[in-house]
Amino acid sequence: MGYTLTEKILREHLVDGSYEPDEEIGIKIDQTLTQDATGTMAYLQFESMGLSDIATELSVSYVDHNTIQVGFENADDHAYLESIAKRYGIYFSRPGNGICHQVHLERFARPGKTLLGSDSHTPTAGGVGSLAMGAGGLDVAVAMGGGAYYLTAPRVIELHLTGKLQPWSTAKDVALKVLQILSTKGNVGFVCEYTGDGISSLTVPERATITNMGAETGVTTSIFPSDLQTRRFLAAQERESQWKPLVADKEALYDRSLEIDLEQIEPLAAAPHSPGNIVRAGDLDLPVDQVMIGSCTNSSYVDLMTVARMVKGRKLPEGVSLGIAPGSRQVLSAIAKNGALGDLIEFGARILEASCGFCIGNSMSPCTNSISVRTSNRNFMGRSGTPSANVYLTSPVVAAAAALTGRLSDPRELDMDFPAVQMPDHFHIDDRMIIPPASPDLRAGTTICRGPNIGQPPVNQPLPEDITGCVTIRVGDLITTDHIMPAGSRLKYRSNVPKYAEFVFEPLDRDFASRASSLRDQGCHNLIVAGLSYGQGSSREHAAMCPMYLGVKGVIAKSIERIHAANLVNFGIVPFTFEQESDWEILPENTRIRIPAIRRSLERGDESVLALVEQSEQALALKMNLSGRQRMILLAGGLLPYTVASRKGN
Ligand code: MIC
Ligand code: SF4
Repeated sequence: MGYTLTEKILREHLVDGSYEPDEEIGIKIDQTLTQDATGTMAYLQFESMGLSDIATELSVSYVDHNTIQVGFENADDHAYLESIAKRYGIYFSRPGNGICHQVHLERFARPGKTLLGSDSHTPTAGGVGSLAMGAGGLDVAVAMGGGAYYLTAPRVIELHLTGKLQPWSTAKDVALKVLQILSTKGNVGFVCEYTGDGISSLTVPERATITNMGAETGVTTSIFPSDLQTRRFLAAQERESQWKPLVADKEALYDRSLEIDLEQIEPLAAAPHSPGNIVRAGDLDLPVDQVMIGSCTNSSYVDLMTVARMVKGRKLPEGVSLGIAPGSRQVLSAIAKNGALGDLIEFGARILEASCGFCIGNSMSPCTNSISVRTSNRNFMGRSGTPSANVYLTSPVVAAAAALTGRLSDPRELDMDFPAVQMPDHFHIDDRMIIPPASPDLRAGTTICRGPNIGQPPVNQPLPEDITGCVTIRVGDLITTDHIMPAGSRLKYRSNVPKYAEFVFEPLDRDFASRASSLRDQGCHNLIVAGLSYGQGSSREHAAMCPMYLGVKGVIAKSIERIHAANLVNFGIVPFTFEQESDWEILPENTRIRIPAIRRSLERGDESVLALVEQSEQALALKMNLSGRQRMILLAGGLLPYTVASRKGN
């Protein structure tokens, strides 16, 4: 029997547990990445562990999310992150250098390495054959300190690609096709592994578009083998010596195999308000108000060059606004040097900084009731910053066609030839905006910059004997972390938990935070009741940390997504799932609930507990799918108190 590529890399990095599907394993992490919106908390937590150094092969701190800098908060965060990087020997990618995933792919990602990032699109690096996963900042902090990263040994889905993409169909359409097949739910605990003859024609940036958006299916990660395309990309980045071939064994057994014929892929779009809501672009014919090109999914050199060729010499129609955010400074300076930037500007594009920007809703929000076509990866309601906007996710060519005609439709209807742009054999390398680790002497003498926006990570109390509380909110299916902890204009409070906590569930229920904090102050435990796939989307641990701060002790859901479930445990909130999904009905808001002897149940390893509903005196069975380690973390009140206590015990 042979191994899948996923299993090979995981087995090579195994430091705890035995490799059995669905069992918890601990692996060694070679590389970490953080971005500023999750990074400040990750490093504050790292600091509170009292370690003197990082223990990874390489850790990089990127500033790409909050680069708007209205007020002092973002700049305070940047200064803090820069000083932390200097103090602990971490690479620092300065604001303006680009989006973490794009820059990591260009400059650091390596075949066969494990990468843990405090951002859900970390699997982008799967494009070069790195086993790259998103996690909460605290997990990344622990990994930076040399601790194992724990995950469920995954089941592997083979995506066997055949044929070749036809003109006007792109890697983004493959990513959307995968979403159409797998949907955005029910994939927790799986990894997508790409195989087949079809992959040889896909360049690394194209593969990275596919692994990036695999995040939307909820899988742990997605990965391509490392082959001659990988070598070509690494050589073009002057990193050929870091190449090594890596493929699954011929006899590898997959849990599920799906075949995709690239020849048959058509231009697609994800319609509002879910990345899984896939339609054919040709079935749409809609007037467009805004087109936004960029994000970590589609902002590579080839993406932007293709758009530039399409719009060169033409004029943006009235009533349409076009924004372009290059993925990195490498991409931006390449298109500046070869003149394509001028073509985009002449067409009428508004050129934005090489950062996340519009994708996270902190700028370029479209107008009321508008249609916005975006090349990013998430179109959750309100994420653009405009609750009534209808966001369609497409490839850069579909987006450019929309910018040319003012209508969202099939780009094959345009009266032009497909501008086939090749990936260059050599990218211009200039790492001056990446500050390398300082010498040990300089490190020791570094003072950490703590402006007034830098708070302290909140510390939780150990779990109480019983949970005695109330359903403070009940929500339905597919609740994303953008619903729980909005980003956009609220992002600047990421380093200030008491302030950020005021906005928990803001898009769904503006009073939640005040209700929860007053119940907490009366000694009542808050509980969240939810439907399927609770906590989809981002890795932001604030979606657990801020509810913890408001006194939430448990989430009872039909199902919970991987990263969010791990974040709940990390912050001492018990993730329960209904034994009977229909019990969701009998737990409306304000229901008083008791979960007696929860501590004892966790200590004993019980796999289910009874929740007693006060008003009706009903008893509901709740499941707890937790490893022994997770139970101990919950008892301690979270990963931070657990880690500090285990260290003291040693
Ligand atoms: C996102 O795309 O939602 C983000 C913003 O990059 C998040 C991280 C965050 O909330 O800071 C993610 O994907 O994890
Ligand atoms: Fe940034 Fe958007 Fe990518 Fe998140 S999805 S990392 S906000 S570009």
